[in-house]
Amino acid sequence: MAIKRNSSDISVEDGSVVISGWVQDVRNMGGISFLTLRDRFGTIQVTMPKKKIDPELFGLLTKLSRETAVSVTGDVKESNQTALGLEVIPTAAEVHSEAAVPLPLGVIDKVEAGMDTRLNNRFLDLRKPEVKAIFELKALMVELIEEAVRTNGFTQVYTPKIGAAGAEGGAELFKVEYFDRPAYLAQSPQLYKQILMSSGLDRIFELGPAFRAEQSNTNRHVTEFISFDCEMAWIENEEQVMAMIEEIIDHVLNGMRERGAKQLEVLGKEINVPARPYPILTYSECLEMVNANGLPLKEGDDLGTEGEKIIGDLMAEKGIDLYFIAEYPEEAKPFYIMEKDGTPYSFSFDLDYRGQEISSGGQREHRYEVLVERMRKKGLDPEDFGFYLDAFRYGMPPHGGWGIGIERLLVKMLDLSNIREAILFPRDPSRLAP
Ligand code: AMO
Repeated sequence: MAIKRNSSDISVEDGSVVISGWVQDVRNMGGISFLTLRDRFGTIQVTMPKKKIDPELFGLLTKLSRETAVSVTGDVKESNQTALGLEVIPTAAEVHSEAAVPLPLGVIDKVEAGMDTRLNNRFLDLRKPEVKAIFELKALMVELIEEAVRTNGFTQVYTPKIGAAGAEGGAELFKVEYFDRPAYLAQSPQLYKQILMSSGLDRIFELGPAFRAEQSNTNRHVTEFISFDCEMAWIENEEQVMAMIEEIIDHVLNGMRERGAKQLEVLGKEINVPARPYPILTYSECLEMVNANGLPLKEGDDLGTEGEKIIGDLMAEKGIDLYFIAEYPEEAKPFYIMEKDGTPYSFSFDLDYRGQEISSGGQREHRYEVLVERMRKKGLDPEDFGFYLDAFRYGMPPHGGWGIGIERLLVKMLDLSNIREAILFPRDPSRLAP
């Protein structure tokens, strides 16, 4: 007897096999019954002509509830009635765990369940091939990101997720009790990745969780996401940073298209790989574009969701999916971003993907005195950042980098409607379990 791990490997030459999976469906048609068994690779039909099957086994298999976990032993036969061209005639079965009735979420129901029902029953939701495919593609995306950064000489690092100070604004910090004093969950590895630039680890990357105490219930904000951060030293300008991010994204998009073809087919999606270089718009140009399209933003304003969308639509008209928005007003950017001397602007950029920001980055201020001045200007007390500032006092190279929310990248790549679709167990202001 050949033991097969999955239905896609099975062939008629195998003779007797064991197939394991979930009962997707049982159909009783009088003299013959059919059981559709599903595993991670697809479905296979178990065909049961009543007269040819042991009555006890027939009784067992035809009464199984949907989604029961079972192993069926049987003979593989050719069949022109099934998609695989094969069917299994059972000789024995083992029921591992019977599924309770009714199911809280149908796996093959045509009716689309609400997001809350899906997330509350994520284990069942994931049994749908089109949901599972998203997470297989997410894993592939991470693999491709890692390939691209390693090829470019980046070293993987891990920085603390519990700390004393935040970098991206105090209001969004989650406070935790750290023995007898307060601490915060990391919003971003920003301070640590910059400290490392003075260490000789010239190019580093991190893929890790970032926490934001944002009370926003939108389809693109969550309170915990995976941030893909890079930082590189000895740069001459922010264009070098943009060129690097572009190279990485290009590798990821190409790889997803080639190596994720099977999952993309399950999802009915195609990935467009945009031509390089990606256009660089300036913030000022974007302001003009949104003003001309009826959104009255003023110099210094955040482009916001609406502004980003207008620009995304205008770029789409030109067939452009990915583009940088650079030179934001220094006022709109955090203290660590370098000002463009003598102007109200800064060496910062966002990378937008079809009307949505997926990354922020830029050249950092590496000159100690100027950095301290910038902190003060932003109302921050340099004393609170001693551990960070120390790294700037003993030889800090010019450097820059970025952070990408990987779920936002995936959402745009696969044209999903909600960031929660790209997170197994999302966290938002109203969801803390499962
Ligand atoms: P920023 O705060 O713009 O920059 O965040 C970088 C990227 O992280 C993602 N992101 C989010 N994704 C889901 N839910 C959220 N609530 C959320 N907030 C942010 C976005 C965003 O573009 N330290 C800088 C990066 C740098 O300069 O290196 C930073 O964190 O995709």
